[in-house]
Amino acid sequence: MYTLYYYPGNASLFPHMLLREIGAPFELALVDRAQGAQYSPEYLKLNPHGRIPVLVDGGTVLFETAAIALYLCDMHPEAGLAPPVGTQARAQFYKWMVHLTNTPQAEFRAWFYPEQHVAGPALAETVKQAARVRLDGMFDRIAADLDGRDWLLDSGFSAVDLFLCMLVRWGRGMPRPPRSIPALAAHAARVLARPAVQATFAAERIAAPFV
Ligand SMILES: N[C@@H](CCC(=O)N[C@@H](CS)C(=O)NCC(=O)O)C(=O)O
Repeated sequence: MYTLYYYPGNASLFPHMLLREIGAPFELALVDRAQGAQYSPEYLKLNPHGRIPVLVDGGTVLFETAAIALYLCDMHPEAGLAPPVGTQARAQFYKWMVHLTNTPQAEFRAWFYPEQHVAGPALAETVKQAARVRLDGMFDRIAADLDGRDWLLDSGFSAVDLFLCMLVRWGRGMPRPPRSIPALAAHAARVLARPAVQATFAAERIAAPFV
């Protein structure tokens, strides 16, 4: 039985969707950010960085969203959420998993936590605006790549589509939300139509609009 440490709508949303797509038994453990629980001594034993999510599988304790996703895909190859190892499609899958985690996902920290990226609070707003410009460009390029295809991989739906949908959701409060790009809106609609994704949003009590 897996335990996913989560907070509604946080990076845990991606592995949560994945667990429901797989259909594996799991339980959710709320890390109450409203109370700063990500910095509690108990949680810091699981993730010394104080960030959400963490996945516990028996003696295996994992932090880093993309690592958790790769682990879940590997543990459940029958779910078909990652192309088989050793294929060209798998190479593209790695590319997207790494790109999404170390480029837009990382950039969102500057958008959501600008004060952590600058020595004094006066410059926080400029950090946020620079992050916005970079994120706009990232989403433009992802949309250009997606154009004409249903999913990020030619081989079909995979875990990286869930990841992209979460990132599109995170941008919903931006001046030019990613959903305003037609290819990303259409992709998000396809992901959001999936029963496992709808069940995830319902379980986290996330209401529409989803992106
Ligand atoms: N690279 C990490 C980043 C995780 C992350 O930034 N999580 C955010 C929530 S989406 C968090 O824990 N924020 C609370 C904080 O930084 O205090 C991962 O992918 O797991």
